Amino acid sequence: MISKEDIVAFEKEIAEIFATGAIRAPVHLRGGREDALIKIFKDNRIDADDYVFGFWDSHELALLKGVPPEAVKAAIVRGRSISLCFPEYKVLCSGIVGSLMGTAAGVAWSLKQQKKPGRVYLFCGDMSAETGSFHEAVKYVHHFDLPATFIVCDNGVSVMTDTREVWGAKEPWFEGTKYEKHVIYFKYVNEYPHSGLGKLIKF
Ligand SMILES: Cc1ncc(C[n+]2csc(CCOP(=O)(O)OP(=O)(O)O)c2C)c(N)n1
Repeated sequence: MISKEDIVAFEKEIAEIFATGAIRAPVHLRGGREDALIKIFKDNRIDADDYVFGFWDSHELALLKGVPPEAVKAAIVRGRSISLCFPEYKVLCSGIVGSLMGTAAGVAWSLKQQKKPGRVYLFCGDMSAETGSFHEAVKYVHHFDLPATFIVCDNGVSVMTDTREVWGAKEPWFEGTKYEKHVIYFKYVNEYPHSGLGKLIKF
């Protein structure tokens, strides 16, 4: 599995390339959650049979799932950072908030019906976890006992808006509910701005 140091160096290199204007598409860099992500991949033994769903900030997920760094980098430079998809590695991502929860539940349903090995892991942010589609997917997975786990990476904000303030709740909706067992939750502080580098990049 790729090391923390290599993930950090990868994001740094992408930041440097982005700063040159060579990437003509949005890039969402992340730093500060490498240990948590590595632990989740290790603890759950996420491997080739498993599906990883992610969103606009999925560089680390693709690397941890075993996509070669050169392939991830090439996709990012081609402008695919916010929707990295490597079907052959079962890594599927989308730049649309709330878009993949139903797909993830559907893949989990299919794995169960076809008695195939593997499990679905969907990684998202704290605001994404407050969407109706996230709630529906967790509810569906719970009641049909489907092989899916939802990982909520809580950086406290949705772009620059305080997620807890928006919902008037101090904790995520699933905390203390029967659905909690389907969710892995951790907090982190992102070392990068939500998107880009926090300054105008001219192409
Ligand atoms: C349907 C839709 N609306 C708005 C956006 C713009 N957008 C991209 S990321 C994001 C914030 C999501 O917050 P969160 O789920 O907490 O993610 P994180 O902070 O971890 O990036 C928003 C509003 C989008 N990508 N899709």
